[in-house]
Amino acid sequence: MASPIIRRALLYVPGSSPKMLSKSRGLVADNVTYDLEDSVTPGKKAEARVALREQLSQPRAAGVREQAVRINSVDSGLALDDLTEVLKAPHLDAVVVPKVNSPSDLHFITDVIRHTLPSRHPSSPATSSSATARQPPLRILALIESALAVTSLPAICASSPYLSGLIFAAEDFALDLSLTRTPSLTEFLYARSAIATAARAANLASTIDLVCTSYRGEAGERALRDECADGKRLGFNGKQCIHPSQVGIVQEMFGPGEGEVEWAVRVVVADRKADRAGKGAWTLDGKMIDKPVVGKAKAVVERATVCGVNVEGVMEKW
Ligand code: 1VU
Repeated sequence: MASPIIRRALLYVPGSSPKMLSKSRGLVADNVTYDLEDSVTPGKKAEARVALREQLSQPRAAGVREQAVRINSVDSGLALDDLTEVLKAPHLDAVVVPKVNSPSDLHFITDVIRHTLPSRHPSSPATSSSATARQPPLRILALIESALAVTSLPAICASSPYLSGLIFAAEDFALDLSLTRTPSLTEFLYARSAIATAARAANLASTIDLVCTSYRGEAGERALRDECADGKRLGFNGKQCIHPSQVGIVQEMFGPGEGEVEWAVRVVVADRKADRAGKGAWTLDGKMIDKPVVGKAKAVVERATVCGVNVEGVMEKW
């Protein structure tokens, strides 16, 4: 069985910066998203498309789990040119689609991908006769940036078989609703909660939270850690990053912590004994454990394993 997709940190790398493109090859990050949208000026788009096609002719760097391209929005009229170039690259794993307002945005992207790369459709049969390994299905991540998008979430989630996650874009959402972003982020509570819930209901792998725009110094790190904790509480399982210094902190905050893994392992081990004794509900550290708690513990163990934690080592202790 394929391992679950983990996207704790999604780092944007401007497609028009040769220096940052080169730097990205040495980074450790669950997802590196090469940008063709807001970080690339109109005059540089064509050059950036070609640079990204070259960048993605190389396999993923050892520390990167997924490499994606953020194309321009369907509304911009540039998405087809972006896709035409980047879908030629052999090592593209995912397409990030900004400003998805309705299912029709994803229908357009889905049709282009399906016609250009039929073998990378999620339901395409494995080609057993081929000597080369079949490429995995291409994935789509949709950026939710407007009131219209938030009120259309179930339809958006059901609009493409390639859809693998939702991402919240706070700055454009604030612009749409004439909101001012504050450190508490309470102005985004409804939208963030709706996104995390809709993604879960549609069984999407990822819900990726807003960018923390401060990234320098101790204050930047504190703000980032606070935002990660807040996003995790709402049900997000990853966060967008704009600077390499944010990635390690985000991956630590969204990975299961040492204490959480230890608790989960203890629950899983104790559950085996309880099961043999015919007990569905039992107690650990003075708290009741039953089926949903065991389910949560198993999910933590699975995520920890995919994140590279030595779960067997922890298990041996118990
Ligand atoms: O050590 P070196 O000098 O070789 O490298 C610098 C710098 O080039 C590199 N670096 C990056 N590399 C890859 N990806 C990045 N995103 C990135 N950012 C920096 O790291 C070394 C240290 O950099 P620095 O501290 O000197 O930072 P700079 O002043 O060079 O750059 C700061 C900004 C914020 C401009 C830069 O990090 C950046 O352009 N980030 C991405 C911005 C972006 O993509 N914005 C759009 C997506 S956010 C969004 O749309 C929200 C939904």
